[in-house]
Amino acid sequence: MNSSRYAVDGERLWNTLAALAEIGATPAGGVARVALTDEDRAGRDRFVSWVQELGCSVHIDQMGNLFARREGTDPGRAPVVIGSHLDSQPTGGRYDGAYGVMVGLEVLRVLHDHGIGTAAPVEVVSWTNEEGARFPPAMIGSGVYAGAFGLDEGLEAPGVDGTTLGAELARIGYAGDEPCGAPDGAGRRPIGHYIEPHIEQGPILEAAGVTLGTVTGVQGIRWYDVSIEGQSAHAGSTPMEHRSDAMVAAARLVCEADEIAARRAPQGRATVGTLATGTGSRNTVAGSVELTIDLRHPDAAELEAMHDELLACADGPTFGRQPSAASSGVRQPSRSLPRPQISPIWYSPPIVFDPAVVNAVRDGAIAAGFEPMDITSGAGHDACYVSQVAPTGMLFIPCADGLSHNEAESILPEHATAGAQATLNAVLSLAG
Ligand code: HGY
Ligand code: MN
Ligand code: MN
Repeated sequence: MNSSRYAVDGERLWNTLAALAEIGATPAGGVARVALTDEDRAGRDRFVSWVQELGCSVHIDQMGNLFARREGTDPGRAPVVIGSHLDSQPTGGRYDGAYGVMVGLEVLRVLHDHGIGTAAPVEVVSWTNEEGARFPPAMIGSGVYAGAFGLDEGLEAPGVDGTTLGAELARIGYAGDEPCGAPDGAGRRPIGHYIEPHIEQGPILEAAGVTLGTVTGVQGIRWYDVSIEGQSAHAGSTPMEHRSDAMVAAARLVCEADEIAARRAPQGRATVGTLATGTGSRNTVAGSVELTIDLRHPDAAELEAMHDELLACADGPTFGRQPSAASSGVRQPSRSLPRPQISPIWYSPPIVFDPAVVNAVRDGAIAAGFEPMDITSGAGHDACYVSQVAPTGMLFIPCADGLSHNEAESILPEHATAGAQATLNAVLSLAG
């Protein structure tokens, strides 16, 4: 039972999530609001119209990070900020990112409905390009805000579609003029405390039958771009031992990356999410292949070891050598495979969140009538970068089968309400 003085309106939150999910809705029930597309603009516009109904001021910084602000009674206090992201994966779910921003909106609505005066201002932020699917790396909007990337680096980030982040930001009308993230902090909007409500995107809470997760930290992430240059050749007339087959080399690397993670079960993770060949013909030996690798582990040293093993496998003398005849039982022609060129493009270290915010989230969940469970996030979030410049925490709710980055992503209304109530409670305690 919620013991706090104010209650969120779960039905209003659920209807708002449904209304937002209409923007970029896909036939399979998910959303496609890829960063800085027209659908992302429409989602941003919808959010702006909702917060303006509440009298909030709207602030857009040079990376397009979008802040809605409700003034506090003590103008000298830095705001308590609730946030996440409105952009989605190309075949995304309705709740990844959207849930956190809509919980922030619900908190603003409760404060507005009851005329609650908080000492600290309360803000809700939607960060630009959290997903990194169109403009790698991920979380670049909060990354520039936190000083992890320079502003020019962020604005010049090349899209997978040949655009640049800055050009698309201007095209959709969200190239703000507020300074974003001067490394010395001078040009950064202040954040007193940051809370990011989010779906877990994994199976742990649901399997434990727990409604709310107090997120204590985030695992480390490493991203790589890989290119493999072999030689295209005729599929019929080229003997196997005469080939330099980029696709076989790619297949070998994919299996090796999978092995590197499997050796560190259950925490090690490896994903090859994209693979493309330059030749693209069923009867031509692949001359070139481009692929990406995503490695994760909560322990920095283990993630470093995974990194070393990945680079070593491609450089090692045995890359591409066929299993010995003894093991396969068949005489293998002597063959060599083209060596992958592996380029590390991004590293997000393991994160430990601020104890004061973690405790406020935990206490907010308890005041909402739940027994929260501590959990480490498997997915990266904007909170990773924000935690480098402001006291930060996260709150998780379960999602069905732990499924996310999938159009079938789903949550229960009662879980959505529970997360919003816990967030409201935490915000009221932090904002005074
Ligand atoms: O990749 C991630 O972990 C995040 O969902 N962008
Ligand atoms: Mn997310
Ligand atoms: Mn995501």
